[in-house]
Amino acid sequence: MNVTQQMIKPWRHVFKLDPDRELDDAGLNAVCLSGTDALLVGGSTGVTYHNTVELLSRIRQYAIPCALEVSDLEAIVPGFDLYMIPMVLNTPDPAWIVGHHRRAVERYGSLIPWDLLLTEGYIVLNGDSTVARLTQADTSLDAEAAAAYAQVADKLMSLPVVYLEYSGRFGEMDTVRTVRECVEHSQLFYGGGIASKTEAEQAAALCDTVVVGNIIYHDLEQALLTVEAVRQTTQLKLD
Ligand code: 1GP
Repeated sequence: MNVTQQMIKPWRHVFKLDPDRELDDAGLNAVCLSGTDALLVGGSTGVTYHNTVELLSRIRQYAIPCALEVSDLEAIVPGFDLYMIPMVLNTPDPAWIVGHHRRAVERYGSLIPWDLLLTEGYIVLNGDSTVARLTQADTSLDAEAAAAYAQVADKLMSLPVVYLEYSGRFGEMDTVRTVRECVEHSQLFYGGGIASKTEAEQAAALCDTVVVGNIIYHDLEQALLTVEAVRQTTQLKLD
């Protein structure tokens, strides 16, 4: 296990902050002191170098680990603890699998801190989400197809992270369970539509890491309750 994998291994709960959305100082303070394991900075649209630097500098007042989920070549900001690189598995467009990645390597070359990078095998499952539209992801997958993609990531590509992305909608826990049953090595992330303790618990029972985003901006109080809910939930032991 390399350094980045060791860094994320203890992460059970993560808040995802979008540089393109407003969070006042009191809100950011509450998020950073909530007991969450880490912050992930990222979004599908409107992420710029400027708003990413600004958010990072505010977060750096706190001791919390902070990763950038890279979605735009123009918004790669130095100074994060870790850089998470999505590779969308269920897209027909190779640009989202390796294309943007190739351009990044060509552009940044020797400036890339390879030892701080970690690849995420994304399986995008909410057809109404911005990320699904952007990447033209095939979100019509049944549980077995999602699990097959997860095994491609886990067993063929040996990716450190498989990310079940329902962004904006709480996912089908049956699908999540089917994926859970076949992922052996990758750390399984779940993100999407968690707006209450109950949903956080359901996802935490099946996944290694639970990502909470949107609700921070709609109902911070509920968002904060998900931290303890995830912490109190042990993962189910599946046969
Ligand atoms: C989005 O997976 C994260 O990339 C979290 O989803 O914003 O729906 O909580 P929500």
